[in-house]
Amino acid sequence: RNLLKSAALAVPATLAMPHIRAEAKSKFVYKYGNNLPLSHPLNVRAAEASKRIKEETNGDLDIKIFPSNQLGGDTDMLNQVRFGAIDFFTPSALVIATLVPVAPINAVGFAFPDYDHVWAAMDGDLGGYVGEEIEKAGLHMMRTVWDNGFRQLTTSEAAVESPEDLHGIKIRVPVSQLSISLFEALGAAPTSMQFSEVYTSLQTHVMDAQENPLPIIQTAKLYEVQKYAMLTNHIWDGYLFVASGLTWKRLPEDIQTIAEGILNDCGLKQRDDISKLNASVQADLEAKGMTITRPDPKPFVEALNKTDFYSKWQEKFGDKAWSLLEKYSGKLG
Ligand code: X2X
Repeated sequence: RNLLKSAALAVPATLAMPHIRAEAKSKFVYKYGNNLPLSHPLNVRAAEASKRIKEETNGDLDIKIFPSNQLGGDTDMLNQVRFGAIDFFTPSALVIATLVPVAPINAVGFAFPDYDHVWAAMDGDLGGYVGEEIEKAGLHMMRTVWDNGFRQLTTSEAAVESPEDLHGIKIRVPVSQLSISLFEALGAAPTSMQFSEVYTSLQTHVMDAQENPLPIIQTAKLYEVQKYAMLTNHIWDGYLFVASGLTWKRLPEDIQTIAEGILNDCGLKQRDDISKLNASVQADLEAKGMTITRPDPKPFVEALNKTDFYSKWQEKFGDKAWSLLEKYSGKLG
């Protein structure tokens, strides 16, 4: 009853303060959904982009951000952006694979040794090829790929030093065949799950382990439910900034140009933020109680090489995509 009463009494701010002019209505109010907490650099830079886009389009394009899976998990948002129910989404390349099979080519296990190789590939013809395939699927991809990071393994019970230690471990991976295939090849017991369910599944020990870049382990507070972090760098993962082809087409060309330019610029800054965060995040996670180790990647790659992991994915992605990948990664498998 009290709630009803106070709602009835609430006076809209613009009426209560008639001297404040009601904001001009934007011609295009667009929704952007993502799966990360507000404090992650993806959301910090997206907020900056939204503000700049609104200013530079004189208020015509207003991008409202819905962080933390407010609009549903990754699979839900992927469906929504296909049909124009949301206008922007930043899926990991891993997750957009159900729609664009070649998209996660960057996430082949142990392909990239460092960021120089990653950005050369993504800003070069590998990223260009993925962008074309995404357009064919009816989405528009901003050319600058945002950074998720090198994925690291975390566990609750014991550190993983070798592939043998992974055997039988119940590990959550994203909704991605490539991730499942990688961890099966390494002898673990992977399960696909949307990110929105990860914290609880670890907290309740439905899962023993997960894998994500350290900035996510920090901002999504996974350190509260995981004890060990192993710097395995097994996958480099990026966020593709995609727009719904249907609603993107409705924007006048000058607005498209402004929006894409600003999103790409903020994407470059976001990469920088992650790079700076990478320098401090380990100490922070250790201070929060995590034990961080650096297993030798060699035995993991050797274990993969004993399976058909690389040849299978070469066949799935196709020779064109695979040769674009190997141009940057060197020969795999
Ligand atoms: O779901 C994950 O693990 C995350 C947050 O890294 C992705 O978006 C793939």
